Amino acid sequence: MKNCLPHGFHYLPGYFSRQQQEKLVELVRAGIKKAPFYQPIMPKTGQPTSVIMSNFGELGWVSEKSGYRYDSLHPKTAKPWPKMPQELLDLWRDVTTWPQNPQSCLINWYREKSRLGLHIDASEQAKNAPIVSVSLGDQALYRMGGLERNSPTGSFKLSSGDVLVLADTARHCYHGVDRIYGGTSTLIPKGGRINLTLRVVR
Ligand code: MD3
Ligand code: FE
Repeated sequence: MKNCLPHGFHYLPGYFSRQQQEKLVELVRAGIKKAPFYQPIMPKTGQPTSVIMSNFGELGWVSEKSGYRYDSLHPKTAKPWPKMPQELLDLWRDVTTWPQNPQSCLINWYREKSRLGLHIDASEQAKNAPIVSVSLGDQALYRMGGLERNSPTGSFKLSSGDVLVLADTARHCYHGVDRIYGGTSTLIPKGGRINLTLRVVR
């Protein structure tokens, strides 16, 4: 089967060294002390997601029974999100040419049984700004599709320290996480995979 990646899809394997990855996990640990992981609810089904989430930055992506939104406050503590770490702003400047900084870093924590169904990211007003993703911890089987739900898809593994840049067409394509390979990394003491997703919201 022909399997072209969309225009604007950039894969940077091993972007972060082990030492840099450890620093990022430390920043996440500090962040979740102030803004604990919570279990989002999917609005359509009312079911909790298998991925737990928190955010850095002035705006956080939240999902509750009432719908998805960007919010300056944590849905459980009603406090502002921890500020965006400089390390992530440095990453953004290194891998994009977008003039604005990201206002949001979604922190997704996957355990071995966690999945993320095929979807497009459409909650942002800044529809053409790139999205940057950082993988930490266990490997994941990542699925990339096209502009339509029924477009052909291809899968590949993401490993700790890998970075993805989704610009142009890729920004608007379906994607998801089919499985986590438990025990493939020693980075996160409790195990699993942490994904950081940097976004310009508006
Ligand atoms: C491709 N997260 O939070 S990150 C999400 O690994 C999300 O946690 C996945 O999809 C994760 O919305 C994938 C990589 C990613 C992020 C956004 C994309 C890939 C994308 C937007 C368009 C196309
Ligand atoms: Fe997404």
